[in-house]
Amino acid sequence: MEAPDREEGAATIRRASAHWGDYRVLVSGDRVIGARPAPDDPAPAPLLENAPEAQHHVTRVATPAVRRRWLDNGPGPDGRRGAPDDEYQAVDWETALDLLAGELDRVRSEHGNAAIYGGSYGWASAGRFHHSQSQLHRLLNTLGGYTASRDTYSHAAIEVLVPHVLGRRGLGDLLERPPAWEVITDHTDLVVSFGGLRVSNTWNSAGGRAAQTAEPAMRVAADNGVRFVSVSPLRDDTPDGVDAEWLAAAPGSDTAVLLALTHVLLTEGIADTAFLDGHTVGAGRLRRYVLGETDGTPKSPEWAAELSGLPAETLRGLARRMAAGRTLLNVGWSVQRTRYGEQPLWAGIALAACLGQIGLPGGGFAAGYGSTGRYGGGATPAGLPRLPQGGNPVNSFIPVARVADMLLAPGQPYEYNGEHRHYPDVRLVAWSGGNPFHHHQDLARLSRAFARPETVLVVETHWTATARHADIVLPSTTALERDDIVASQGDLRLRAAPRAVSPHARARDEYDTYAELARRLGVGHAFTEGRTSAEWLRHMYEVWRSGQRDRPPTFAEFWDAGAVDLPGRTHPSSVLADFRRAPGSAPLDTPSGRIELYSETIAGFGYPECPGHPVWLPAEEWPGSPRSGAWPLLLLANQPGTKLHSQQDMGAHSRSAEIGGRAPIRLHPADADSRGLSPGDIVEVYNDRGSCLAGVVVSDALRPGVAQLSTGTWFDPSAPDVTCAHGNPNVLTADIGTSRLAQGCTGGHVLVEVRAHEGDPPPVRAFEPPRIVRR
Ligand SMILES: Nc1nc2c(c(=O)[nH]1)N[C@H]1C(S)=C(S)[C@@H](COP(=O)(O)OP(=O)(O)OC[C@H]3O[C@@H](n4cnc5c(=O)[nH]c(N)nc54)[C@H](O)[C@@H]3O)O[C@H]1N2
Ligand SMILES: Nc1nc2c(c(=O)[nH]1)N[C@H]1C(S)=C(S)[C@@H](COP(=O)(O)OP(=O)(O)OC[C@H]3O[C@@H](n4cnc5c(=O)[nH]c(N)nc54)[C@H](O)[C@@H]3O)O[C@H]1N2
Ligand SMILES: [Mo]
Repeated sequence: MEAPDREEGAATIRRASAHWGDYRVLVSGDRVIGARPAPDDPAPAPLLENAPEAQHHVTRVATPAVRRRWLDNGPGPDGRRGAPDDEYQAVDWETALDLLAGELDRVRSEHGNAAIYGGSYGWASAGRFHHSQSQLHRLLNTLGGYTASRDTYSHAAIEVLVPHVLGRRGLGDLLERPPAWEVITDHTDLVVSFGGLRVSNTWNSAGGRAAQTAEPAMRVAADNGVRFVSVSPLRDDTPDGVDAEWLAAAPGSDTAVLLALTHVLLTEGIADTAFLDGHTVGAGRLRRYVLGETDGTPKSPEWAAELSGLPAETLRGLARRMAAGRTLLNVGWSVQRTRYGEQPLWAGIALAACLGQIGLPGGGFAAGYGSTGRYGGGATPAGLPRLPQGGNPVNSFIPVARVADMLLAPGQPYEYNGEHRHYPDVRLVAWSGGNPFHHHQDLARLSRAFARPETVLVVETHWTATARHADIVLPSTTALERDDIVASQGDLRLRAAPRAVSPHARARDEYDTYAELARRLGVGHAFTEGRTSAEWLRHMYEVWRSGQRDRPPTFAEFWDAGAVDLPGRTHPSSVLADFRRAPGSAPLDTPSGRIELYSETIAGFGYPECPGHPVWLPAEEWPGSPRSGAWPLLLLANQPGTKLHSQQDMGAHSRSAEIGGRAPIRLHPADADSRGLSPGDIVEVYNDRGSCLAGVVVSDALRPGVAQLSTGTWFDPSAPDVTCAHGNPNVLTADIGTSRLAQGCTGGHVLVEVRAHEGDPPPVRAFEPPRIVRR
């Protein structure tokens, strides 16, 4: 069931799909020899250039492999997991699956299913069927359940806070139905975005998009008179074409800025009191806090100027402009991926409530433009084909970013969203399609945590640092090696993504691997329901099709055509439009039925770091904090522009940005000068948690005192004197939650110092596979 391909010289051009969109690969003799944009994509992502190198790289996992020490000693804690010189034994599939089935069975019968951690956070493939996490969760559910993870690294503070403030319906609107760019173009005067509108981030959407429409849509909006203000430490966080006004606020000062803008509205009598009266609760309490009546500190523009570095008059002028026309206030996800990340969100909702435009076309509050390509791209309420994951009979979970705490402190108490909880006692970690040794904070600590379980299973396409912490490594096919169906929420089209090349070496589809494991454990049919993966694709499509009002074409027609338009697309005009119109008959599902600017529920949790209304709290990793004496630079560990997370870091496009084989770190000229650093220098970036090497880029696109070292660089612990020789910023970040409310990831900011690296830098060995012995 291959869609027609085109020949070009010796190569065949085949369709490919990823989170970074649809593209084409050039295939010659089962090798990917090139990649190029899809012909109808208005603004394709250059990330696609990484594919050819990554597809056939030496770090591809070629065969099942088992850690030598685990084979010799049996399951058990092992402090040498992840050691760069650790050795693996190549085994055949039968041996690997027998070993693993036996171990899964041992752990669940000796310790119960909650002793299996299967959260398996990660972005792996975009396919609706071969999505690694879904496949693994389906397997583990079939085997009796597992300890799961809740919420995301992306936006846990949104997921946990917003249901208290805007209700679950508000959360749904915010994440799935923000205003379409067309509506913004027609109705909005001013878009004020905290956290910028970073074009490279819009290249990725969970599930990919049929075309990259976000940047072109922003330009159309700007051409039609929409003005953009970007509050961000980086000037180049907005597209060139929109001519955004840059307010270079200090990172982490957003709550102060938002409270000050609210102060202006309240003190100048331009807040929408009718909206506050009719649609919110707690405005009085918030007002007393903002005016300084409760703590003696008015949250005035002068006060916020000290903290943010933005002139008080600029803030006053901005507040007046926001009140004078239709304004969309966007708080990007980065702003909440920091300590106390709940606060800027809540302060943003409060400011938008004072502006009174929530629910008006193109106005009000949003959280995520510039963080993903989906926002503004429309909505598809009728859903997408999906693989049922089954139910998890085990009621055990952790907030996703607390994984190291869980492994290091089984049985210990912790707080989450008002619940007093205890960490489960995990004996087996199963991860497929994620790279915690790229994504988690304080990687040296994570390495100590990974020493604790008795067995670590990793299913991977590549020998990542996570795979190198595993006892059993199973090779997965890549998305280019299998048929799938691809689309994201709000996408234009559902696409067929046919296999472009044969599986690498002995790699297998996860579905086939898990079907075999399930069979060995006596639940083969429950896992497969008697279907092959080809039959599942057809089945998932047909189930989806039968739920659509205007019947889309049959599966065969769809697969032949290569795509179908997603039915029932909408262009939402605003978050919570119905609630605005009729707060009485369409109340929010909050305790009060209204927007909670003060939440009795949250106040009742008794968390000083997340009290009953938004407050300003200076973080530990913040320019004015006690830590900043020793570590004076605020490092932004934002998303990499040259890849998706750590995927395909060995690809040509990703490597073209490296400096001396290391991740590029951007420094302001003043900060480079004061340290005697020049472009191209190899530096050590360090604090008390660790250090990494990076190559210097000097740029005045940064606010002074701010450095930028994006995530995604493959962790390389092979050098004796630095934690990472390659430049992964997560050797520096703090492994602490946003607050006890959301317990979200705080990897966005960390205080560091930078100095020239003395002598010859150690080699980068991240892209060498481990030593594998064959019998
Ligand atoms: N400091 C800091 N840290 C952060 C962030 C930050 O802003 N700052 N951001 C956080 C966020 S928002 C996120 S979402 C995370 C992302 O973190 P991850 O999602 O863990 O990162 P990826 O590199 O996308 O990991 C996907 C892995 O899946 C593998 N893979 C690809 N295809 C397949 C497949 O078909 N099968 C299998 N089995 N494997 C496959 C890839 O090789 C890769 O190792 O990082 C978080 N970490
Ligand atoms: N190319 C590419 N695109 C991606 C990803 C990727 O890995 N690569 N990852 C995807 C994923 S999983 C996610 S969750 C999203 C994340 O989307 P975001 O969270 O929006 O992305 P970031 O790049 O972390 O941050 C965006 C910008 O916010 C600014 N910023 C940082 N801290 C602050 C602050 O305190 N205040 C203000 N006002 N601004 C600040 C930084 O300058 C940064 O460039 O991106 C998605 N898109
Ligand atoms: Mo994310």
